Amino acid sequence: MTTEFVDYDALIPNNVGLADDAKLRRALEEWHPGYIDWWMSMGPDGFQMADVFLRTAISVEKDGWAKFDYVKMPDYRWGILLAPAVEGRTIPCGEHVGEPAWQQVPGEYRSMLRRLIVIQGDTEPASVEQQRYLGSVSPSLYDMRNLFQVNVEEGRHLWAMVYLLQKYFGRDGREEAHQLLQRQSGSDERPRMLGAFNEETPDWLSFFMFTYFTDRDGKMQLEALAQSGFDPLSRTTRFMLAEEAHHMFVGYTGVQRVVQRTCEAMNEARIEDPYETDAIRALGVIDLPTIQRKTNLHFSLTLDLFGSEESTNAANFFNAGIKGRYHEARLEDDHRILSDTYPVMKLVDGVLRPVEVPALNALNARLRDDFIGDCTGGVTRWNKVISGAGIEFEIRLPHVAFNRSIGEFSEIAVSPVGEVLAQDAWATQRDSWLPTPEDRSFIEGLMKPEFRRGHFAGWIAPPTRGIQNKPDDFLYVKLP
Ligand code: BYC
Ligand code: FE
Ligand code: FE
Repeated sequence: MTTEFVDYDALIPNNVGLADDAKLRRALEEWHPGYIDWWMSMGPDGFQMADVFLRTAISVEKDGWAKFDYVKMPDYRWGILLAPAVEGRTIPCGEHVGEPAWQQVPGEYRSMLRRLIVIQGDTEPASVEQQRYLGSVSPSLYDMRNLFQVNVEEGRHLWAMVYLLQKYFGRDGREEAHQLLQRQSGSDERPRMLGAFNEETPDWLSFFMFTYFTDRDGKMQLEALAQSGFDPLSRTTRFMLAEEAHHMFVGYTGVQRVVQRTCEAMNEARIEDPYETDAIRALGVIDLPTIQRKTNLHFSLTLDLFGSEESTNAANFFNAGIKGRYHEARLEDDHRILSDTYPVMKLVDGVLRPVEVPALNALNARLRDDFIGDCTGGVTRWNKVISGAGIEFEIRLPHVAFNRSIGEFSEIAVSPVGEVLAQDAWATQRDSWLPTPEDRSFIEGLMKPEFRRGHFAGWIAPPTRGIQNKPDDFLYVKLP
């Protein structure tokens, strides 16, 4: 039984009727200590005893779903929350379109569904692991709080997937839930499942780029899963999306504040040329071409997360009705797309150009295109900051074929503007397109903690407004 009422006093706050489901409660309570062990050993390093001004989800209503208060992270109330049921909901796509949504796992799609849930679940703790050392070099208490907010919510997203596994997949679901705590980002023996989640997030600019681009892949994939005909998955992911918006806000405003500080420092020093790298770096700010290289890296790594452009897996997910398209319900077609085509960028006779392919096979490419569209708004606003400061420079998203490891372009070398290159031409120019070891050590040199209330490191501008409209000098984290 699921209700809109959230039992917040239970050990595991929930609106899934856990109090009345002894078997599930036992399974989750058995998993809980392992989760806390994982959080303590792989979660934010060094700040587990700090009091952090955190948002906790306490309801699934549109207004007032969260409360804000000081919490020690290990005491965070990781809850299991489903968005309200939509009465009479039907399967939105594929061969069962229009049939009532499933409340139980359809047997024929069991392994497919489990795999999607496990992959989704695997990314959540991976990101916490990737970000675990950033707290100690936070540029402010405001930023530290945002980092930890993102981290605890990614922890909750893991809970969300573990709930589905344990409630609906019996013994193998419990085994998968266990494995989610065993794999580790960057591990040689037991890495996380998807490429980008084994990369490092070594500095705060990477963190902002990750939350802008990679959390946005999270948004797109969650939107596609929110269309699932398996209703519990749909309701779980719909509620996760409410939290996701803040993660992307952290990334968008984070990069913007870095850009802003760089432009201010250039103006103060009367430096007009954004390529005067040494002079700009001497000001203690990150030069714009380095920000472009970071953009190139994180954007291309994130594009790999959409899988191959043409995918029979994706076609099967859609046909089965377990993963839809972005905004499936708003699309005006038959939601089966058996005879439609979709243009996919391909290498044809040495040039990159769109080719029409069966739409059903092109769903990964399509979701990736939707993602790229969703990325552009923030980039445009970053550029407004630069042009507003009178500096001639534009941050651009690189071509889809640039620096790819998955799919159509994984074997070819392509420049950020989309020219196909010989390997040696790529090798000579690589360092102007992707972060270099020097970029990395320069940025690392800037990563000094700034823990005084109301203060910010010199390479980043303060936010325009506080969390919950708190004043500039609000104590977002009380260090022990
Ligand atoms: N790395 O048919 P293909 C988030 C594998 S992020 C490694 O092209 P498919 C978050 C693929 O598994 C959102 N392997 O791809 C963000 C397949 O293996 P099998 C996470 C990869 O299956 C920030 C083979 O290659 N959620 O939430 O159509 C912080 C052929 O694959 C990769 C999801 O991804 C890769 N990049 O699509 C925190 C949603 N790409 O089956 C959290 C669930 C592909 O041959 N997942 N492979 O062994 C999916 O929908 C799909 O699994 C994918 C791949 C879109 C990822
Ligand atoms: Fe997440
Ligand atoms: Fe996220």
